[in-house]
Amino acid sequence: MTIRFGFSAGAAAVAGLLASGVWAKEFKAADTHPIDYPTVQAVIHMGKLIEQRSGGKHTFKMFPSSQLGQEKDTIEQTKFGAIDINRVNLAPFNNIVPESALPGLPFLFRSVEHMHKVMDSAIGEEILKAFEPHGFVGLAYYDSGARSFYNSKRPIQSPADMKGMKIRVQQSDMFVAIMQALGANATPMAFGEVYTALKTGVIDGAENNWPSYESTRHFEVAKHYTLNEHSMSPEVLVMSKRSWDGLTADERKMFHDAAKESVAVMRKLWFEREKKSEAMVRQAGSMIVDKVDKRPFIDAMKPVYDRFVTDAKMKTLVARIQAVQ
Ligand code: GTR
Repeated sequence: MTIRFGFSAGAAAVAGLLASGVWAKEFKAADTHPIDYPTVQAVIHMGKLIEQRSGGKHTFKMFPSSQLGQEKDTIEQTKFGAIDINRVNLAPFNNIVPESALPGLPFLFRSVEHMHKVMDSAIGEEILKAFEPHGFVGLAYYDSGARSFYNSKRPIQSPADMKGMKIRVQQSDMFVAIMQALGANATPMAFGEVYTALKTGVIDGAENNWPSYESTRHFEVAKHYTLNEHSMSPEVLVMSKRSWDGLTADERKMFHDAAKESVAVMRKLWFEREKKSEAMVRQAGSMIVDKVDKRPFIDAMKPVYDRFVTDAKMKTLVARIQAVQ
């Protein structure tokens, strides 16, 4: 916490001041992506809104490009309040908050519209609420398009082509299970290590959306990209519960509203970036399998539901997601 004006006061006075929100603070925000990535720009936008609306009292300092560590580490730091605001994918939260795995289930969403409708609805809010007992306040979701497979070996046309391939996944048991369902060798690994692992042949491939495949330059070392779109695991913006508890009720509303308002900014940037990244990758000579029969992938990944949608609560949530028209 950066205290901009210090004076001595008793503990009770300090508590009173905290409650009335007198302390100014520079909130630390983390993101794995570079400064020009839509998620980073959206959080910067949120920070500007907070600065304006708090009359300059509160500011954001953005640490992009994994400056504060890889996603799994930044989640830990957020829990302990060393990072205030963190933008990560839902996947690295899967093993901590079981509900966070649901939106990433294979082929759950029928389209981007379906995904938006669900995540913008009461269902999305319920999943955000599930973060709280674990030390995080879920503020908003950002788009992440669809994740697809890429590798350095061969074009993937069917699940059989995945057999025995060493594929990097995010640090989530559910994503490990997705690969196992295809007979691939799942390798959980931090995002920042993937380029070198692909280049040196430690892994054969990975999976991601167009902008991440492009921004990381994975397309240079894994040229086969198949548009199988197995998961639409969205991004999530969380705040440390510790930092949240230091805010007044009015400030909490301000943070909540600003986070929600940053979603529209993000979606616009995302839409543009997806197109730009796709064009760039195609231009660079990646070999894209555009037309892929998704049915065999859908069937092969069914066991993932049996393993991760087990209790009544999770089953009901999935049924409600599927029922959204
Ligand atoms: C990206 C996502 C990142 C990170 C990455 C990964 O799509 O935006 O936050 O989770 O995937 O694969 O690790």
